[in-house]
Amino acid sequence: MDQTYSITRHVCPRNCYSSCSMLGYTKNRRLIKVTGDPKHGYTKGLLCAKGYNYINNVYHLDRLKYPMRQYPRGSGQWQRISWTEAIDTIAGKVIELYHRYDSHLSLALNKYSGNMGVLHHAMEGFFNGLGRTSRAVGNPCWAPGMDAIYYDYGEHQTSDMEDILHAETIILWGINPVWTSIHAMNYIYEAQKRGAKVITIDPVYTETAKKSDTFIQIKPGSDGAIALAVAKYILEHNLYDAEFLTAHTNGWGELQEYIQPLSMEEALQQCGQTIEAIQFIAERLGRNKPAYIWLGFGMQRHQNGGQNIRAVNALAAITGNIGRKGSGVQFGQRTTWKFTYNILNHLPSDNQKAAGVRALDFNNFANDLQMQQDPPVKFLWITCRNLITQSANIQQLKKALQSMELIVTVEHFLTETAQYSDIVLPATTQFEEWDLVASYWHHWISINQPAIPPYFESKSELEIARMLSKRLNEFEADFSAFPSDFTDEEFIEQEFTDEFYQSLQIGDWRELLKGPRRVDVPKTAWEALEFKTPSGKIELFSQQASENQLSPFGMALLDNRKSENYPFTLLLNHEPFRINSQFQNLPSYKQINKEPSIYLHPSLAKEKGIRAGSLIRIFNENGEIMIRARYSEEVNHHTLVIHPNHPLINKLLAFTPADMGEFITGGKGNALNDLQVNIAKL
Ligand SMILES: Nc1nc2c(c(=O)[nH]1)N[C@H]1C(S)=C(S)[C@@H](COP(=O)(O)OP(=O)(O)OC[C@H]3O[C@@H](n4cnc5c(=O)[nH]c(N)nc54)[C@H](O)[C@@H]3O)O[C@H]1N2
Ligand SMILES: Nc1nc2c(c(=O)[nH]1)N[C@H]1C(S)=C(S)[C@@H](COP(=O)(O)OP(=O)(O)OC[C@H]3O[C@@H](n4cnc5c(=O)[nH]c(N)nc54)[C@H](O)[C@@H]3O)O[C@H]1N2
Ligand code: SF4
Ligand SMILES: [Mo]
Repeated sequence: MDQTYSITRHVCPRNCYSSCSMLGYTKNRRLIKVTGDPKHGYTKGLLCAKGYNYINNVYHLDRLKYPMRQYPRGSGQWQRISWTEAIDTIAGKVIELYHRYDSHLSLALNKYSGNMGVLHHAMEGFFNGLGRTSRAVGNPCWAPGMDAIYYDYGEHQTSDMEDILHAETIILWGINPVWTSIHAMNYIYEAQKRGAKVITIDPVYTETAKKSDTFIQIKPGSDGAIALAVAKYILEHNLYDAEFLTAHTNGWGELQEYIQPLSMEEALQQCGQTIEAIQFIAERLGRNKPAYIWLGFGMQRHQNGGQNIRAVNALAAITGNIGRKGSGVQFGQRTTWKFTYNILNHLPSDNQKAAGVRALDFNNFANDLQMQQDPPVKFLWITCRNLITQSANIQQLKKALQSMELIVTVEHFLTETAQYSDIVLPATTQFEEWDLVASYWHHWISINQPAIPPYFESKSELEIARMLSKRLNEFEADFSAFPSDFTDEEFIEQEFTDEFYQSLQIGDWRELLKGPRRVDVPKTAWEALEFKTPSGKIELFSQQASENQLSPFGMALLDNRKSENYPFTLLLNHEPFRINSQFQNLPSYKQINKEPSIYLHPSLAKEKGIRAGSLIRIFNENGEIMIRARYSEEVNHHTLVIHPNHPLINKLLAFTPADMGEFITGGKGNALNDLQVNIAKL
């Protein structure tokens, strides 16, 4: 090893199951190489292709170097400005709007998952420090499922991935880890080697399905119907675990009464499966235990997505596949997020300013931005977010943005969203700043330390919040409660409690610099079989759900709406070489992902007279795009997938509320995968 390198610890802050810990190799203040951190107990020193490519992200020729101002907005006429000018302009506007409306509600923040680090809550913290403001509230990834898991188990837990090695049956249900969660695959392969049988249930014959022992192709949104048919089969063939049901579930009697009169034929028709497929799943769950079920985010992005998750939860419970080694329903977890989030807690002491949030629905943001009139939103701060490419109702959004008096975007690149802004502020990357990251999947916490100085004039989110707060208070005393005098390290220090340290088995956060630490949570989710639900048991019947105007049963059949004019379902699956809109500007991405294409079944192509390789039109009531058609037997007649991503795909997307999401995330999920379209040859 060349001793002239310095090695620093980092964590990939992307919205990704793996939250990899990384090592940065620096020489002469320049990052030379990035590798995985072998001390990370889940990712074990491996990164994905994006991770190994970070040098090309950090030193990308298009990376923003300076604060810039565009005048007029949308003209493309950008001018470099100083940080002083940027901060003064922003602070001036914040003060002016406050005095105009006698409130901060005309200020709105839209932040999401560009960077999931704890210190990246700085802008929320800053907004909290002003008083009551407008905020995008909700979640595009997992909202329906989060509510569903909460109704049934009362908490969000996952097992350590090693637990899967004890499984006899593994069901990958609406999850494509070969693309979106690659580290999981080594565990799955190892479980297979030890004899586990892997079943993939997906509308698409995915790369994960290809590695599985059995693939069950389903109609999108019909998971609840399959679960019901399986439950009925289990009931009729005594494959349920009576002891477990009595001891650990609530509502088994009611659920049986609900299932018994339903006809199997009808359930089979609803889900389009054969009785053999249903029998197979039922027997695997009932006889080949433990069964480990992984529910992905794709399957719950439907109008009945939450209900479908509850249906699978019920299946696992009926067969006693919860809380035992190698079993369980894995979706996503929050038990390791033990930070204090103190960064959010610097509230104004002035009661007049009453801290709090006027919620703008994250998934229906365009609408809410226009709806709020008392006062209207006039100032929009966008960070960690590519609003224009990732949102629904893009046309409406663009219109809503016209009535903003100031739009500020904090970014690494001049994204489509940044181009709609007045001021763009350059942000540091995880190689230039401090941070902490917890995962929504595994149980490791990693730290991020700076390896190199900030790229040109870029600044961390935290530094921007501090600067703005300081300036506001210079303009008007006590205007902002966000502390401008704490260092990054002090902010980190405040994120830990003694209990958290104990659970990480460290005495000081600096010990994370020696390697990531596992939070001391059970290795098998719900191993104590204690549930924080109202009944203290798994809720097959949920009064809470009922009170929230939902079916009390996890198994209610709710068909998702189909449209006659737009009879095909376009799935918006997440792809291997990007994270949402990120990484698509890398030369290697462009090399591999040449042209967006739509994949359709040859039978559909024939029906529509579409030749392979021809350009076709894909459209619905929201818009249309032209795209290259490719034949694929990996989808069925009614399902379409796009790969690689088409940058204008969200033109077709409106807000279609899912059944759940409000309870935990503050807003219903968007049923992104119920996107109904039609196609035509050109
Ligand atoms: N068509 C379609 N639309 C979708 C989806 C889909 O599958 N298809 N998926 C939905 C889902 S699940 C999600 S999670 C959302 C994702 O929506 P977003 O969170 O908006 O998307 P990303 O592209 O992950 O990241 C947004 C931006 O953050 C920037 N960024 C990265 N790091 C930093 C940083 O440290 N600081 C700052 N200030 N910016 C940073 C990136 O450059 C990027 O432009 O999209 C939703 N919309
Ligand atoms: N490489 C990579 N990794 C990522 C991301 C990325 O963009 N790229 N994005 C990150 C983010 S923000 C998220 S939210 C996650 C999402 O990652 P995943 O949880 O894997 O979700 P998706 O890719 O949306 O969908 C997974 C699978 O669900 C299937 N599916 C769709 N509808 C249904 C249905 O009704 N029933 C069933 N059974 N299956 C269905 C799809 O065909 C797809 O194969 O991944 C994260 N990780
Ligand atoms: S994108 Fe995901 S898998 Fe890739 S380096 Fe980042 S956290 Fe790891
Ligand atoms: Mo997501």
